[in-house]
Amino acid sequence: MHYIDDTIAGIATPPGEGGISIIKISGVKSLELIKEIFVTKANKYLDELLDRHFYLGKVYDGAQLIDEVMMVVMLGPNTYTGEDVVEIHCHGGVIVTRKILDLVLKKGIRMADPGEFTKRAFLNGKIDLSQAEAIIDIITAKSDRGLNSAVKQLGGGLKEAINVIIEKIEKVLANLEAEIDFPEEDIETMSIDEIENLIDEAILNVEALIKEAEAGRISREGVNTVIVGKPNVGKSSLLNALARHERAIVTDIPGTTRDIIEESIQIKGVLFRINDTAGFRDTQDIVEKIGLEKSQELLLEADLVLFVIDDTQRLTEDDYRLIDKLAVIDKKLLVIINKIDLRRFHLRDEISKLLPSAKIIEISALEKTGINLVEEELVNMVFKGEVVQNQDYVITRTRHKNALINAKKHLQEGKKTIAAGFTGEFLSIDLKDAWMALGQITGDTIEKDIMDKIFSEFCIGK
Ligand SMILES: Nc1nc2c(ncn2[C@@H]2O[C@H](COP(=O)(O)OP(=O)(O)OP(=O)(O)O)[C@@H](O)[C@H]2O)c(=O)[nH]1
Ligand SMILES: [Mg+2]
Repeated sequence: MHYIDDTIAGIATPPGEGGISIIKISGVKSLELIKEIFVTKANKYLDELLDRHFYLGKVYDGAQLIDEVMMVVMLGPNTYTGEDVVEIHCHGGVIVTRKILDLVLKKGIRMADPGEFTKRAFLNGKIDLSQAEAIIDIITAKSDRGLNSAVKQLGGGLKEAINVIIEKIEKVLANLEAEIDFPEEDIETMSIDEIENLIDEAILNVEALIKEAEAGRISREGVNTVIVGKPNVGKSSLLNALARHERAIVTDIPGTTRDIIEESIQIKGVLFRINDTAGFRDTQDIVEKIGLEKSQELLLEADLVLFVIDDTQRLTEDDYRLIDKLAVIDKKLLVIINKIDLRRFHLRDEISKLLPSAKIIEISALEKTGINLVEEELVNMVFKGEVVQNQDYVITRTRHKNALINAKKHLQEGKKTIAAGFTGEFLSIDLKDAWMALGQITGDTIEKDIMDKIFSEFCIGK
């Protein structure tokens, strides 16, 4: 176990009033430093409590009673951090929680940094880095799918997938090293074919993971969706219909929405981050212009675009310009023909000629007809054809994807080295680089500043 000599404390529950608050303490001196602050009904002190038993008792600051609490001592190494952990479950008030934390700090325990409990779990080998990240993702999950992927990752799904690849690389490395160290000894060595096969397998494994990365990112972060269209066609009405509440202002004045309005909506377990934008038109209005510039940026970052047109009007110059734009940006596109309750122009045929690859759905945002079709299509567009519905993904972060891309590059370089007739030390270098890249995911080869950045995403007390 990694020896860390100071002891830390933090409030594990969210700030504010609630049923209980939990103050968590971890470190070698957890018991020793605060033993006199707590006494049970039966007059037992902290260091007399049984491991993993829950006790009712009182917390005192000297002679002054602070609160009646439940207290549990969990001795390491079989704890979250791997160290001795004490939890004080006090009444969930802001003042009482703060007072108990202050008392603990006064006894010489240090305030924990964000994520420091989990960082200790990582340093003590309780979890790898991908599992630590999974814990953040469980806490911050915004959709069922995001939660599923994170829980799977916490179970070690990603770690296992990476370790399978690492083992293949290590097998070749061990062989190469034996050859380099004892060239004249008659040891069982792999043939070049065997080595190449293993590298090929490793490349295939890495590629399979990279392929899932996009769907995994979407599971975790949600689908970045943007609604575009001319003013007054019903973009904000569509957002409201999807959100099932009046999120954006709707009026019959063209140019009602000027800024970006974002709303996160869960559809069939998938999170969509939907952005409603200012209506697209040629304008001199300075505020509207800025709004339009922002929409352009959003459009480029989007995973999916909802293009709304109004069936009560003929297509105009503004529509045509937007259509030209959408035709070139090459994004997943869903065309929504709105206001079919007042249907006049039957624009479907015209649109399908202009945007032949786009899916078209007709709705009335006002009367809420066709909204379920939009929802179904949204989920389909993201997941159909690429991956199986309801699958959980192991690669959910760009950090992981980049490490895999790097690993693949080095493995391919390894193959080139072999093709050029070199093995031995040259091949070793390529494979070690690939090994280092994969270790970034599990944390085995992570640099300290990147590690610190990952843990700083956590809340205090986790
Ligand atoms: N009849 C009918 N009217 C609709 C429908 N959807 C929206 N409207 C009306 O169209 C007008 C404009 O709707 P908004 O949702 O504000 O349109 P927008 O595209 O967000 O407009 P801007 O923000 O100005 O770009 C409002 O008066 C809505 O009530 C529909 O399906 N049928
Ligand atoms: Mg609007």
